[in-house]
Amino acid sequence: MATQRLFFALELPDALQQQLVQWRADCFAADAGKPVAAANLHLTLAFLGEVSTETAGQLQQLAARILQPGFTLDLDDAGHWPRPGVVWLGCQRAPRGLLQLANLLRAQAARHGCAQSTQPFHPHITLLRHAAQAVALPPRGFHWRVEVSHFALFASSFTQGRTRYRRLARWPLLSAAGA
Ligand code: 2AM
Repeated sequence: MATQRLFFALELPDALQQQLVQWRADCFAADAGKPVAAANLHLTLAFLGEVSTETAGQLQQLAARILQPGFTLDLDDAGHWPRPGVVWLGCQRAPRGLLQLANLLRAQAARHGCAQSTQPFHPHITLLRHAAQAVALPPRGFHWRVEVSHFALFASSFTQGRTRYRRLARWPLLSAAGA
């Protein structure tokens, strides 16, 4: 049976991806971890794992029916999780719309047999991987604002030593006036 490794996520504008890569280079030691490529910087809403074509189709149909408001993301927090070796960028206060959207997608995924982590959802953008040693984090004060108007489904593949994410579909969130 054909499967793909899938996840729902928020994309970041190209210009922001470039800014984050520059900031990361300025603020983190070169040996702190393995930098995630600019084009791969994203915020995962729900990880599906290896999914059959049939299940993927069902989850896409459900995603297309979602009527959730867009929201503003304030990226103003960073942290280090030593166990998975992840250095991340996130929000001091996650917007309600983000949590609602992620909870809905995660619940739909779980109902279709995609095991969901029992850990609470902590929205984040992974900046560095393989960061197992202590990492000096930049002092608070950084801040990027993103207006989120869409969410998307991605397929992840690992070829020739590189992780690639390919967007399969994208759906709009409601504008503030329509929310
Ligand atoms: P991470 O960045 O914190 O590793 C694609 O792998 C995306 O799905 C990544 O953003 C990753 O989060 C997320 N993800 C969540 N749970 C995962 C899991 N069990 N295995 C791999 N990726 C997972």
